[in-house]
Parts: sequence; structure tokens; C-alpha cells
Amino acid sequence: MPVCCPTKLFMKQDRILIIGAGGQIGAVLTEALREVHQPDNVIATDLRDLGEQEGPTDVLDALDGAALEALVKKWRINQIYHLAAILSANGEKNPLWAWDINMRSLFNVLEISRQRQLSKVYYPSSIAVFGREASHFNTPQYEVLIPETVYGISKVAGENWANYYYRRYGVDVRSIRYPGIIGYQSMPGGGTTDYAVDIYHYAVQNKPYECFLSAHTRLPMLYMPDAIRGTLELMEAPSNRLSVRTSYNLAGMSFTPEEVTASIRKEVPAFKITHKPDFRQAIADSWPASIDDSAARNDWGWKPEFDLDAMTRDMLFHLAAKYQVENVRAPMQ
Ligand code: VAH
Repeated sequence: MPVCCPTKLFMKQDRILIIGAGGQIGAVLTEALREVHQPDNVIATDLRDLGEQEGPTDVLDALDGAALEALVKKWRINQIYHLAAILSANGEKNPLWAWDINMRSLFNVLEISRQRQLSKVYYPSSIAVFGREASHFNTPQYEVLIPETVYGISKVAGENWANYYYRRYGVDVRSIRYPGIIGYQSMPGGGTTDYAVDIYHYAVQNKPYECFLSAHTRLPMLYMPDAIRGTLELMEAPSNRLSVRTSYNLAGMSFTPEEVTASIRKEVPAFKITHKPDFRQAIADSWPASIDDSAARNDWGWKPEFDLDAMTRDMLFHLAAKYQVENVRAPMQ
């Protein structure tokens, strides 16, 4: 079943290592990469055993540079997708631990990529790189970056290291500043935008949901199929088309808990929500409400396909199957 890319980009003989393949994006990206490449050429790794999959898996702690080098040699890797990170909310519970994990794992990836001249590296960033000093609406690609979370600080540093390894050593590192990502295939972990996933799991079971953000908190968001397709399109773009080597702004939609609730109620009229803002409200308030992704559109033809109602229909349809709920409308065609 095509995860995101109705048209196969093309089959290639690259050998790809995915770090953090058990995470919210990593799990879906692994499946999508195995649709484009030979499944046996996509090696999924995580801290924990990933169990049986369509392609090879391995256990990897990305903080262990020697272990990473051993896997790159063992599987004859020429591309790394580094999806492991401590996200915004969890990072604030243990700042120096989050910094260490996010940075040491990146340095291991960049160094092994430099030493073994890997062909491409994918390193996700986030709109968490922006703080209150940035333009709040339609935040531009080049903007002052004063993040208020350790996660955001690590992503600003990471973007600049990626740019450095590209310009100094020619390592072809590519990056996207993901907004909040919403999908039915996997659960998020430790983020501030996780409410936008949790709400659908409660709604499809017609359970009341207590939202940890206030009703009017507007944040940039992106549906998983769009996020995955955008990532693959960036990775397949000709290198000479890419003008941004820190990280590309990417946007899909921008909504508040109140607006996603209204969208859900078109399908689940009885859905109830309450709001009990916690420490994540301050994080969300420091982020942009919407993002200008014109650089991605100009450089590699980025264009989102899902709006809020289309995402709602798709999320509820797939989650209805998971929870064995009936009478949920099929997704919009
Ligand atoms: C987080 N989901 O909430 C991540 C993301 C823009 C938010 O980076 O931390």
C-alpha cells in the first residue's frame, strides 16, 4: 500500500541506514524508502529491537560512533537518514542530556559521512529553531534564530554544522525544518505538537480529550504523507538546485486546537474537548504561527497536498480501522 508516494521515484542501488527508525517519522520514512529502493537496501535501526520488518533491521545507539561505523561497514551504507532526537517537551525535562544526545549523535553521523564519503545525509530540523523575536506569521527562510528550547538550540547548531560539513568537506547533507507532523501510522514522543495526533485517537473512540494547549494556539503543521513525500523529493533533487544548506522551511497548514476540533466535529459531531495548558504552552507560544516555505517551492518544487479537512478524514478513516470503529466516512479522493 503506497505510504505516501503514488508514483515510484525510481528504484536505485543506494544502501540507506535509518537512525531512529522506531520513531514517529522514522517508522513511516523507513516504509516509504523501502517502496522506492529495494527493501533489502534500507536498514532500519533504533535503540530497541524493531522486530520483523519487510527489510533488514539492526540495533544502534547513535551516541556510539564505533558502533555506527561498524554498521556502515557491515551493511555497505552510502546514505544515512538521522531521525533520532530528543524533542522539545522531553528536552526541557533534562536540558544537558537532550543537548548531548542531539549533538553527539549528529557529530557521529557527520564524521562517518565525511570519513567514508557517503553520498547523502538527511538531518531533520524543526520550526523550533525560531523564537519570539522571529516574525510570528509567514516566518521567512532567513530569520533571526533565538530558540527557547534546548531542542531548538540543538537544531540551530545542527543546521549550522550541516552547512559547515557541506561547505568544508563536500558532505551532501540535506535538511527540512519540519512543522508539527501528524500521522496515524505511529505515535509521537515528547513533542509540543503531539496534541494534534492524540486528539484524533480520542475523537475516533468518541472519548473526551483534554488538550495541553489553549484553544487559540496557532501552529504550523504538516500531514505525514506530505512530510514524507517532501523529504524524498528533497533527497532526490539535483544538488545544484539546492540554495539552502542549513535547513529548508516547510509548511503544509496552520491551525489551532479550536480549528482542528471543528474539523473533527464535521465527522464526529459529539466529540468533546477541554483545555488545560501545561508547560508546553510557553514552548508553543515561542514558535511561529505559520511558515514561508517559498525557498523549498522554488528550489525543488515543494507543494503540500493535504489541508486540514482532508487530513481529518484520512486520520479518522485509518484510526477507525485500528480501533475497530464503524461508520467513519472514507477519505476525500
Ligand atoms: C516537537 N514535533 O513538538 C516536534 C516538532 C515543530 C515541533 O519539532 O517538538
